[in-house]
Amino acid sequence: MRIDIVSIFPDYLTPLDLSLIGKAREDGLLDVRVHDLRDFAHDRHRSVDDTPYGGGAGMVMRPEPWGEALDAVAGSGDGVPHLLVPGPGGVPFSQAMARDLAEQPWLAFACGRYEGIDERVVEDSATRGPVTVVSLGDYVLNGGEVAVLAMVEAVARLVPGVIGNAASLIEESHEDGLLEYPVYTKPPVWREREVPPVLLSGNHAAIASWRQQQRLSRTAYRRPDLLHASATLQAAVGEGLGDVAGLRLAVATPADAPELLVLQRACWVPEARANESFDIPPMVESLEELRSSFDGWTTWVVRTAGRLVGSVRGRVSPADPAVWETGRLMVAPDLQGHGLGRALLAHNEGCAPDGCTTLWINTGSRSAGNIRMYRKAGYRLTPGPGRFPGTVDLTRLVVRRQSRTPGPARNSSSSG
Ligand code: JCK
Repeated sequence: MRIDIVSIFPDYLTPLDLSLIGKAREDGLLDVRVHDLRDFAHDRHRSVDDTPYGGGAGMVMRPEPWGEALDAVAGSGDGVPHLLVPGPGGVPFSQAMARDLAEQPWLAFACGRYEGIDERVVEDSATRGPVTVVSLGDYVLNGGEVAVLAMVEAVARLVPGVIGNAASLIEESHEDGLLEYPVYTKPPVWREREVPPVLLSGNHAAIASWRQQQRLSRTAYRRPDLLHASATLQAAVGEGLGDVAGLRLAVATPADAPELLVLQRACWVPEARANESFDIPPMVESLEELRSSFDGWTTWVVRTAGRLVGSVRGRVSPADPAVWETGRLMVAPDLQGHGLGRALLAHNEGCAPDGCTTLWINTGSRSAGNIRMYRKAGYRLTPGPGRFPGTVDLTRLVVRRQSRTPGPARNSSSSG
């Protein structure tokens, strides 16, 4: 990756000679070129600033040296660089942006000073290639250089080969929006402070659970803004769908029916389109019909912060007491893809009584996403048409240990 940086203080960027970035430059992974803006100022005093039109405090960077400098940079390679202009009023820099930028072959940074750069420079550059005015955060710096140091570091470490330990990058890419858990190393006791004993227990499941709880509690304390619905969902699904972080799983009551009907309609529109029929029960059944389904079926609802975000229902087949049926598996459209559907399915399977040896589910024959998920969950397509027109049936055999100790509903059954 090539990175050009224009500044009136090139020395400010010398930290880029050090550490991992310096090494990556030596290894030829990064080609970082720092340019002095004053080399493009041609008056006697090499001046780069002037008083602001319209009045106001401070000085503004003149457009001419910037225009020349950025022309020279852009003309010195193949294609055009993505130009980043740090400014206190830019779009917030983020890990997501760092990931995008790490895939670009060529970045250029324009470090302003004073009150910033004449706006026409950004406009002019945007006629040549992509330009993003970007901010490091909501505080005021004296210029763009420190922001560029931070952004170059955040981007460069994502360039393949720059970080020796690729495993840490893989872990980061599985981010779910929660803060990290606390870390410890030797000695086990330091200034009378013990390392949390669970970390020395060798019990990997207990360690994972403890770490997830630490992530949740410190996120709630330090960054409550990160605990939106999808973050709590992912955290709770990671914990096995308990009553974690405000995510509540409960048996539906008639009072849930109106919200459930709305969620069901929203969730079945893509199914209806894929299967080219809106004349299917989830789309057409009335509130009264949905309410009366609560006897016969056990319906489960998941809420987070009071909002109904998912549901599933199960029953012993009226036709065959050895079959446990799952139906109406749904997750709010904005919260799909976090594993809640899988967790709800597993929960419902775990509710099957001991006498059931077959798990049964049904979906639209063209609902490819559903079918894929059920196959991943161990279901196999039953040949031929499903129970309803335009549907397919899927089943999964349950192998049970010979003598089970009776107990509360299990979270998942052993698969066959
Ligand atoms: C680039 C010049 C200094 C200082 C005017 C701003 C109300 C304008 C940044 N996160 C970040 N904070 N600051 C910067 C940043 C600051 C810069 C330049 C980036 C070029 N300055 C400056 C004050 C003002 N006030 C708030 C008015 C510029 C980033 N990235």
